[in-house]
Amino acid sequence: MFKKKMFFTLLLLMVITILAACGGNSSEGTTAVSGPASSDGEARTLRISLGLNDQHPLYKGSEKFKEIVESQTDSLKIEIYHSGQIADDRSAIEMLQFGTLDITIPSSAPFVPFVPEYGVFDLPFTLTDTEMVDSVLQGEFGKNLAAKVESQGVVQLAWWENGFRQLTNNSKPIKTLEDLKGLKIRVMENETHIASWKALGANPTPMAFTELFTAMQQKTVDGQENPYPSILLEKYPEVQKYLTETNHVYSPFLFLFSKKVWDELTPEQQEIIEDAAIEAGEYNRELTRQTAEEALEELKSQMEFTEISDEELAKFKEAVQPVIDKYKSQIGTEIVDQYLAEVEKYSKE
Ligand code: TK8
Repeated sequence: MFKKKMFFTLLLLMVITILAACGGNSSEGTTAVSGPASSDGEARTLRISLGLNDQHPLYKGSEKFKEIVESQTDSLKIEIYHSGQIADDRSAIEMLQFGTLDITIPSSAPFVPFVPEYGVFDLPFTLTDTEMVDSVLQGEFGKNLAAKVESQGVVQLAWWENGFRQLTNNSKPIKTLEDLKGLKIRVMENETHIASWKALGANPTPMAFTELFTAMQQKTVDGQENPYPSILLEKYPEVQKYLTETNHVYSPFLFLFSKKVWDELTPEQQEIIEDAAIEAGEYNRELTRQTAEEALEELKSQMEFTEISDEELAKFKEAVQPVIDKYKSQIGTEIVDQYLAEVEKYSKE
Protein backbone atom coordinates (compact mmCIF):
# COMPACT_ATOMS: atom_id res chain seq x y z
CA MET A 1 0.00 0.00 0.00
CA PHE A 2 2.76 2.48 0.95
CA LYS A 3 4.59 1.75 -2.32
CA LYS A 4 1.40 2.44 -4.32
CA LYS A 5 0.89 5.78 -2.49
CA MET A 6 4.53 6.74 -3.09
CA PHE A 7 4.19 5.92 -6.80
CA PHE A 8 1.12 8.12 -7.26
CA THR A 9 2.72 10.97 -5.25
CA LEU A 10 5.81 10.88 -7.47
CA LEU A 11 3.63 10.70 -10.58
CA LEU A 12 1.64 13.76 -9.40
CA LEU A 13 4.87 15.68 -8.70
CA MET A 14 6.14 14.84 -12.20
CA VAL A 15 2.91 16.05 -13.83
CA ILE A 16 3.01 19.33 -11.86
CA THR A 17 6.65 19.88 -12.82
CA ILE A 18 5.95 19.28 -16.52
CA LEU A 19 2.90 21.63 -16.49
CA ALA A 20 4.93 24.36 -14.75
CA ALA A 21 7.71 24.07 -17.37
CA CYS A 22 5.18 24.39 -20.24
CA GLY A 23 3.77 27.53 -18.63
CA GLY A 24 6.92 29.53 -19.72
CA ASN A 25 5.12 31.22 -22.64
CA SER A 26 2.92 34.21 -22.04
CA SER A 27 -0.81 33.63 -22.27
CA GLU A 28 -0.84 35.30 -25.65
CA GLY A 29 1.14 32.47 -27.24
CA THR A 30 4.26 34.57 -27.91
CA THR A 31 7.44 33.58 -26.10
CA ALA A 32 7.78 35.96 -23.22
CA VAL A 33 10.92 38.12 -23.54
CA SER A 34 9.77 40.62 -20.93
CA GLY A 35 11.68 39.97 -17.75
CA PRO A 36 9.69 38.81 -14.68
CA ALA A 37 8.86 41.42 -12.06
CA SER A 38 11.91 41.58 -9.78
CA SER A 39 11.69 39.90 -6.41
CA ASP A 40 13.40 41.55 -3.40
CA GLY A 41 16.94 42.67 -4.18
CA GLU A 42 17.07 41.16 -7.68
CA ALA A 43 17.35 43.60 -10.62
CA ARG A 44 14.53 43.53 -13.21
CA THR A 45 15.73 43.09 -16.80
CA LEU A 46 14.12 45.31 -19.47
CA ARG A 47 14.61 44.19 -23.08
CA ILE A 48 14.75 46.57 -26.06
CA SER A 49 13.92 45.26 -29.55
CA LEU A 50 15.46 47.25 -32.48
CA GLY A 51 15.11 46.69 -36.22
CA LEU A 52 18.44 48.26 -37.20
CA ASN A 53 21.88 46.80 -36.56
CA ASP A 54 24.42 47.59 -33.82
CA GLN A 55 26.29 50.17 -35.94
CA HIS A 56 23.29 52.49 -36.25
CA PRO A 57 22.69 55.64 -34.11
CA LEU A 58 19.49 53.90 -32.94
CA TYR A 59 21.62 51.22 -31.24
CA LYS A 60 24.14 53.81 -29.95
CA GLY A 61 21.25 55.80 -28.48
CA SER A 62 19.95 52.63 -26.82
CA GLU A 63 23.42 52.00 -25.33
CA LYS A 64 23.36 55.56 -23.95
CA PHE A 65 19.88 54.84 -22.47
CA LYS A 66 21.25 51.65 -20.84
CA GLU A 67 24.27 53.53 -19.44
CA ILE A 68 22.09 56.27 -17.90
CA VAL A 69 19.50 53.90 -16.36
CA GLU A 70 22.08 51.47 -14.91
CA SER A 71 24.10 54.37 -13.46
CA GLN A 72 20.98 55.61 -11.61
CA THR A 73 19.64 52.37 -10.10
CA ASP A 74 20.64 48.76 -9.31
CA SER A 75 17.02 47.66 -9.63
CA LEU A 76 16.96 47.67 -13.46
CA LYS A 77 19.13 46.02 -16.12
CA ILE A 78 18.78 46.86 -19.84
CA GLU A 79 19.38 44.32 -22.64
CA ILE A 80 19.46 45.52 -26.28
CA TYR A 81 18.49 43.19 -29.15
CA HIS A 82 19.24 44.63 -32.63
CA SER A 83 18.56 43.67 -36.30
CA GLY A 84 15.07 42.42 -35.57
CA GLN A 85 16.45 39.45 -33.52
CA ILE A 86 13.28 39.47 -31.37
CA ALA A 87 10.64 40.76 -33.84
CA ASP A 88 9.89 43.16 -36.70
CA ASP A 89 8.37 46.57 -35.85
CA ARG A 90 4.71 45.62 -35.97
CA SER A 91 5.15 42.35 -34.01
CA ALA A 92 7.31 44.15 -31.43
CA ILE A 93 4.54 46.74 -30.89
CA GLU A 94 2.00 43.92 -30.43
CA MET A 95 4.35 42.27 -27.89
CA LEU A 96 4.45 45.55 -25.94
CA GLN A 97 0.64 45.49 -25.85
CA PHE A 98 0.70 41.93 -24.44
CA GLY A 99 3.49 42.83 -21.99
CA THR A 100 5.77 40.12 -23.45
CA LEU A 101 8.37 42.73 -24.51
CA ASP A 102 9.38 45.87 -22.55
CA ILE A 103 10.67 48.45 -25.10
CA THR A 104 10.82 48.91 -28.85
CA ILE A 105 11.81 51.97 -30.93
CA PRO A 106 10.18 51.75 -34.40
CA SER A 107 9.59 54.32 -37.10
CA SER A 108 6.22 56.04 -36.85
CA ALA A 109 4.83 54.48 -40.06
CA PRO A 110 4.28 50.90 -38.76
CA PHE A 111 2.64 52.44 -35.64
CA VAL A 112 -0.15 54.12 -37.67
CA PRO A 113 -2.45 51.03 -37.71
CA PHE A 114 -2.38 51.28 -33.88
CA VAL A 115 -2.74 55.11 -33.60
CA PRO A 116 -3.88 56.65 -36.95
CA GLU A 117 -2.92 60.20 -35.89
CA TYR A 118 0.78 59.24 -36.29
CA GLY A 119 0.05 59.18 -40.01
CA VAL A 120 0.76 62.94 -40.18
CA PHE A 121 4.46 62.12 -40.57
CA ASP A 122 3.74 60.03 -43.68
CA LEU A 123 2.25 63.01 -45.56
CA PRO A 124 4.97 63.53 -48.17
CA PHE A 125 7.06 66.70 -48.47
CA THR A 126 5.68 68.30 -45.28
CA LEU A 127 8.58 68.35 -42.74
CA THR A 128 11.51 69.80 -44.69
CA ASP A 129 14.39 70.48 -42.27
CA THR A 130 15.66 69.56 -38.78
CA GLU A 131 14.75 72.90 -37.19
CA MET A 132 11.15 72.40 -38.34
CA VAL A 133 11.25 68.79 -37.07
CA ASP A 134 12.43 69.93 -33.63
CA SER A 135 9.84 72.71 -33.40
CA VAL A 136 7.02 70.24 -34.22
CA LEU A 137 8.17 67.19 -32.22
CA GLN A 138 9.70 68.78 -29.14
CA GLY A 139 6.85 71.27 -28.70
CA GLU A 140 3.18 70.99 -27.68
CA PHE A 141 2.22 69.11 -30.86
CA GLY A 142 4.63 66.25 -30.15
CA LYS A 143 3.62 66.11 -26.49
CA ASN A 144 -0.13 66.03 -27.28
CA LEU A 145 0.33 63.34 -29.93
CA ALA A 146 2.40 61.09 -27.61
CA ALA A 147 -0.36 61.36 -24.99
CA LYS A 148 -2.75 59.52 -27.36
CA VAL A 149 -1.01 56.15 -27.26
CA GLU A 150 -1.81 54.83 -23.76
CA SER A 151 -5.18 53.45 -24.97
CA GLN A 152 -3.14 51.10 -27.18
CA GLY A 153 -1.30 49.55 -24.20
CA VAL A 154 1.94 51.43 -24.82
CA VAL A 155 3.59 54.54 -23.39
CA GLN A 156 5.67 56.83 -25.66
CA LEU A 157 8.49 58.29 -23.55
CA ALA A 158 10.43 60.26 -26.18
CA TRP A 159 10.90 61.18 -29.84
CA TRP A 160 14.10 59.80 -31.33
CA GLU A 161 15.26 60.28 -34.94
CA ASN A 162 15.30 58.02 -37.98
CA GLY A 163 15.63 60.88 -40.45
CA PHE A 164 14.79 62.17 -43.93
CA ARG A 165 14.06 59.29 -46.29
CA GLN A 166 15.96 58.91 -49.58
CA LEU A 167 15.47 56.57 -52.55
CA THR A 168 17.82 53.81 -53.70
CA ASN A 169 17.32 51.38 -56.59
CA ASN A 170 19.22 48.88 -58.69
CA SER A 171 17.71 49.64 -62.06
CA LYS A 172 18.61 53.20 -63.20
CA PRO A 173 19.48 56.75 -62.12
CA ILE A 174 16.34 58.62 -61.02
CA LYS A 175 16.17 62.29 -62.10
CA THR A 176 12.54 62.77 -63.12
CA LEU A 177 9.03 61.65 -62.20
CA GLU A 178 9.01 59.69 -65.46
CA ASP A 179 12.04 57.67 -64.27
CA LEU A 180 9.95 56.23 -61.41
CA LYS A 181 7.43 54.56 -63.73
CA GLY A 182 6.96 50.91 -62.78
CA LEU A 183 9.89 50.82 -60.33
CA LYS A 184 9.26 48.11 -57.69
CA ILE A 185 9.90 49.93 -54.41
CA ARG A 186 9.72 48.27 -50.98
CA VAL A 187 7.78 50.53 -48.65
CA MET A 188 6.87 50.27 -44.97
CA GLU A 189 3.57 48.58 -44.11
CA ASN A 190 1.64 51.85 -44.22
CA GLU A 191 -1.22 52.89 -46.50
CA THR A 192 -0.05 56.46 -47.09
CA HIS A 193 3.41 55.30 -48.21
CA ILE A 194 1.83 52.76 -50.60
CA ALA A 195 -0.55 55.41 -52.02
CA SER A 196 2.23 58.01 -52.35
CA TRP A 197 4.55 55.79 -54.39
CA LYS A 198 1.62 54.67 -56.58
CA ALA A 199 0.79 58.34 -57.20
CA LEU A 200 4.45 58.87 -58.19
CA GLY A 201 4.07 56.11 -60.81
CA ALA A 202 6.12 53.46 -58.97
CA ASN A 203 5.01 49.95 -57.99
CA PRO A 204 5.19 49.85 -54.13
CA THR A 205 5.54 46.57 -52.17
CA PRO A 206 4.82 46.82 -48.40
CA MET A 207 7.30 44.69 -46.41
CA ALA A 208 8.73 44.40 -42.90
CA PHE A 209 12.20 45.96 -42.54
CA THR A 210 13.62 42.58 -41.49
CA GLU A 211 12.90 41.17 -44.99
CA LEU A 212 14.23 44.14 -46.96
CA PHE A 213 17.90 43.26 -47.53
CA THR A 214 17.05 39.74 -48.80
CA ALA A 215 14.35 41.14 -51.09
CA MET A 216 16.90 43.49 -52.72
CA GLN A 217 19.51 40.70 -52.88
CA GLN A 218 17.03 38.39 -54.62
CA LYS A 219 15.81 41.28 -56.82
CA THR A 220 12.19 40.80 -55.77
CA VAL A 221 12.21 44.60 -55.39
CA ASP A 222 14.17 47.17 -57.43
CA GLY A 223 14.63 49.64 -54.58
CA GLN A 224 13.70 51.02 -51.20
CA GLU A 225 13.65 54.30 -49.29
CA ASN A 226 15.33 55.04 -45.97
CA PRO A 227 17.58 57.71 -44.39
CA TYR A 228 21.30 57.86 -45.28
CA PRO A 229 22.54 56.25 -42.01
CA SER A 230 20.40 53.13 -42.62
CA ILE A 231 21.39 52.92 -46.32
CA LEU A 232 25.10 52.97 -45.44
CA LEU A 233 25.15 51.02 -42.15
CA GLU A 234 22.80 48.28 -43.38
CA LYS A 235 25.18 47.91 -46.37
CA TYR A 236 22.63 48.63 -49.11
CA PRO A 237 25.35 49.64 -51.63
CA GLU A 238 26.13 45.90 -51.79
CA VAL A 239 22.75 45.38 -53.50
CA GLN A 240 21.80 48.84 -54.82
CA LYS A 241 23.56 50.90 -57.53
CA TYR A 242 21.67 54.21 -57.53
CA LEU A 243 21.01 56.74 -54.76
CA THR A 244 18.62 59.71 -55.18
CA GLU A 245 18.15 62.54 -52.69
CA THR A 246 14.35 62.94 -52.37
CA ASN A 247 13.73 63.92 -48.71
CA HIS A 248 10.17 62.78 -49.43
CA VAL A 249 9.26 61.99 -45.78
CA TYR A 250 10.80 62.60 -42.33
CA SER A 251 10.57 59.51 -40.07
CA PRO A 252 10.75 59.91 -36.28
CA PHE A 253 11.62 56.92 -34.10
CA LEU A 254 9.17 56.36 -31.21
CA PHE A 255 10.57 55.26 -27.84
CA LEU A 256 7.70 52.95 -26.85
CA PHE A 257 7.33 51.16 -23.49
CA SER A 258 4.82 48.40 -22.64
CA LYS A 259 2.08 49.96 -20.46
CA LYS A 260 1.58 46.62 -18.65
CA VAL A 261 5.25 46.60 -17.63
CA TRP A 262 5.31 50.38 -17.00
CA ASP A 263 2.50 50.05 -14.46
CA GLU A 264 4.52 47.40 -12.54
CA LEU A 265 7.44 49.81 -12.00
CA THR A 266 7.85 52.14 -9.01
CA PRO A 267 7.46 55.94 -9.56
CA GLU A 268 11.22 56.27 -9.01
CA GLN A 269 11.98 53.65 -11.70
CA GLN A 270 9.51 55.34 -14.08
CA GLU A 271 11.18 58.73 -13.56
CA ILE A 272 14.67 57.30 -14.17
CA ILE A 273 13.51 55.54 -17.36
CA GLU A 274 11.61 58.56 -18.76
CA ASP A 275 14.47 60.99 -18.09
CA ALA A 276 16.96 58.53 -19.64
CA ALA A 277 14.79 58.06 -22.75
CA ILE A 278 14.65 61.85 -23.24
CA GLU A 279 18.38 62.40 -22.59
CA ALA A 280 19.41 59.46 -24.79
CA GLY A 281 17.00 60.80 -27.43
CA GLU A 282 18.92 64.11 -27.57
CA TYR A 283 22.14 62.10 -27.99
CA ASN A 284 20.52 59.91 -30.68
CA ARG A 285 19.25 62.97 -32.64
CA GLU A 286 22.62 64.71 -32.67
CA LEU A 287 24.45 61.49 -33.60
CA THR A 288 21.91 60.66 -36.33
CA ARG A 289 22.30 64.10 -37.96
CA GLN A 290 26.09 63.92 -37.86
CA THR A 291 26.01 60.33 -39.19
CA ALA A 292 23.62 61.32 -42.02
CA GLU A 293 26.07 63.97 -43.28
CA GLU A 294 29.03 61.58 -43.12
CA ALA A 295 27.03 58.70 -44.62
CA LEU A 296 26.00 60.79 -47.66
CA GLU A 297 29.65 61.58 -48.45
CA GLU A 298 30.60 57.91 -48.12
CA LEU A 299 27.59 56.75 -50.18
CA LYS A 300 28.50 59.13 -53.01
CA SER A 301 31.77 57.19 -53.35
CA GLN A 302 29.95 53.84 -53.45
CA MET A 303 26.79 54.60 -55.47
CA GLU A 304 25.73 56.72 -58.46
CA PHE A 305 24.16 59.78 -56.78
CA THR A 306 21.45 61.94 -58.37
CA GLU A 307 19.37 64.86 -57.12
CA ILE A 308 15.91 66.01 -58.20
CA SER A 309 15.74 69.54 -59.65
CA ASP A 310 13.31 72.03 -58.06
CA GLU A 311 11.28 71.96 -61.27
CA GLU A 312 10.95 68.15 -61.17
CA LEU A 313 10.34 68.20 -57.40
CA ALA A 314 7.31 70.43 -58.04
CA LYS A 315 5.91 67.61 -60.23
CA PHE A 316 6.53 65.06 -57.42
CA LYS A 317 4.64 67.28 -54.95
CA GLU A 318 1.78 67.85 -57.40
CA ALA A 319 1.51 64.07 -57.97
CA VAL A 320 1.15 63.29 -54.24
CA GLN A 321 -1.19 66.15 -53.28
CA PRO A 322 -4.30 63.93 -53.86
CA VAL A 323 -2.79 61.44 -51.37
CA ILE A 324 -2.57 64.14 -48.69
CA ASP A 325 -6.18 65.18 -49.44
CA LYS A 326 -7.38 61.55 -49.37
CA TYR A 327 -5.65 60.49 -46.13
CA LYS A 328 -6.41 63.68 -44.20
CA SER A 329 -9.78 62.31 -42.99
CA GLN A 330 -8.37 58.80 -42.29
CA ILE A 331 -5.53 60.23 -40.14
CA GLY A 332 -7.87 62.77 -38.52
CA THR A 333 -8.78 66.14 -40.05
CA GLU A 334 -8.17 68.04 -36.79
CA ILE A 335 -4.72 66.58 -36.13
CA VAL A 336 -3.70 67.01 -39.79
CA ASP A 337 -4.81 70.66 -39.72
CA GLN A 338 -2.85 71.20 -36.46
CA TYR A 339 0.21 69.52 -37.99
CA LEU A 340 0.05 71.47 -41.25
CA ALA A 341 -0.46 74.70 -39.26
CA GLU A 342 2.72 73.92 -37.29
CA VAL A 343 4.56 73.28 -40.56
CA GLU A 344 3.12 76.44 -42.13
CA LYS A 345 3.96 78.51 -39.04
CA TYR A 346 7.55 77.38 -39.17
CA SER A 347 7.84 77.80 -42.94
CA LYS A 348 6.87 81.46 -42.53
CA GLU A 349 9.36 82.07 -39.66
C1 TK8 B 1 13.60 49.72 -38.39
C2 TK8 B 1 12.55 50.34 -39.27
C3 TK8 B 1 13.20 51.23 -40.32
C4 TK8 B 1 12.17 51.90 -41.19
C5 TK8 B 1 11.76 50.97 -42.32
O1 TK8 B 1 12.98 48.93 -37.39
O2 TK8 B 1 11.04 49.98 -42.02
O3 TK8 B 1 12.16 51.21 -43.49
O4 TK8 B 1 12.69 53.11 -41.73
O5 TK8 B 1 14.00 52.19 -39.65
O6 TK8 B 1 11.64 51.10 -38.47
